[in-house]
Amino acid sequence: MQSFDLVIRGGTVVTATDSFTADVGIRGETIAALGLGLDAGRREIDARGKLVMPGGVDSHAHIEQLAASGLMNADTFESATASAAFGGTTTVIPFAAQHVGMSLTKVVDNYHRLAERGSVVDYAFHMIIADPTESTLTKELPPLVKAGHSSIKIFMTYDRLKLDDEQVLDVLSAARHNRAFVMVHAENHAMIAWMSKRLLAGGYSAPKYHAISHPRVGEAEAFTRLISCASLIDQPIMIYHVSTAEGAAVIREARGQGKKVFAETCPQYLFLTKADIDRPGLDGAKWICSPPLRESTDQQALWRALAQGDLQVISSDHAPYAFDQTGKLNAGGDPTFKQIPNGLPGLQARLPLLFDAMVSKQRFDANRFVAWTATEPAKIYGLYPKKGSIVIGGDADVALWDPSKEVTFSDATVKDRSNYTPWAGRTVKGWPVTVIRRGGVIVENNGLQAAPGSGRFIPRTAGSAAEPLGRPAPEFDPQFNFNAKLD
Ligand code: DUC
Ligand code: ZN
Ligand code: ZN
Repeated sequence: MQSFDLVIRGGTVVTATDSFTADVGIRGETIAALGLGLDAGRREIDARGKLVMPGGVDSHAHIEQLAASGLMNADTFESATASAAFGGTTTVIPFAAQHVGMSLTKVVDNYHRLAERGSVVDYAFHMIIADPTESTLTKELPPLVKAGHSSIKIFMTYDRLKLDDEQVLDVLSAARHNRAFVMVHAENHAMIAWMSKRLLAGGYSAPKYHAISHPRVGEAEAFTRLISCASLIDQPIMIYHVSTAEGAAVIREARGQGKKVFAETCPQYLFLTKADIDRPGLDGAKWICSPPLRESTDQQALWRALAQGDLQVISSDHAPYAFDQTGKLNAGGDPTFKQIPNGLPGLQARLPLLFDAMVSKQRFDANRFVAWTATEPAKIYGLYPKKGSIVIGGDADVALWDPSKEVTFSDATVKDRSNYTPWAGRTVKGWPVTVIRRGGVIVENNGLQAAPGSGRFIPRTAGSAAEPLGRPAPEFDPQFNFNAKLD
């Protein structure tokens, strides 16, 4: 009997805690053995000199997503997930995005259909709730969470997506009742609107002024308000795309008080600054994202916050818009910064950028790289141990990294459909040369070997991250609230 279907032999296996030389024996879709001198496999991959890492888990990506404006982003599930696979990522969690007036159930069904048709990596969905009506929260949400959609994203800004504080409380409370996790885009909407008006009235409409229109203080303020709302409900939260030192400090303080606040940042906030958007003409549009790119001192603060455990995840926030009339320039040839869609492509570049900065440049060990890009997101979002580590019984999702391979990003080699990369000209050392999904090689010799639709939906129940502390605010405590029974 053939012992293994595939043996990855002689590489350095890296998990979030350990690095060791071992063969990885794969049977079917799962990891069956780790050891030295494993029996021969039906297929063998020589991994000597390579790092054998879990396939990345990208827990924040906008794929084939319709904006509230009606604009579709540049990717299909096929193109986005192919780009993810080329960058060493084997699981993505994109969004099923409700807009006002839409049935959440129909929205989720629709995104399922798109992913079933196109995805080449495994996937789950976060549900964006933009219309938290009674019917959405009490009728549609419970069966959707039970069906494996255990996370909800909400926005505190964007004209047609934002929830007011009362609606935020409604969603947090519904999440608590259904044991779902909540992620939030937290910026102060009024500050952005007010600053934008002032800038435009003064004639400051070039792309770079987008960075000025999202005040730094608006991030810390929204984080503080959100954390207060979450404390009232006793609902754990994830704060998305932290961009400022002040924002990271708010999170540190809340965690220091024992609050269940999780947080992520993204490569663009670690490697780019607002100088990158300061380009002639409309070129800066390529770097418009929200929150905007900040300062180098923020980069240092974000790395520190990661090292201290205040931030746990580095996701891409992949939000691709081509630099043409289908995307960034859809409002015509002379748009103001307000008319340019927000977002950068990032599924492909996320891991190589981070590997280069952390592992090749020896800033952090490879274990931290694995933790922040695969294991922690898998744990927080309820995918672990099936996804996010190299563990016996887990899915055989593996990326073989050549630590000496150098690659220079260029618009010509972009695998998604943005038609540009914000990283053009940047050279990274370290590249995922072979990528394996559930035991099958999907990227090898610079080629994709997975059929569209071969990625699989992974239903999730919320993990311990979503468990309330059991420390309700006094107003919910009958001993404090004159015996009012509130839940
Ligand atoms: N900002 C978002 O809120 N989402 C997508 C990308 C972006 O820049
Ligand atoms: Zn966001
Ligand atoms: Zn996003």
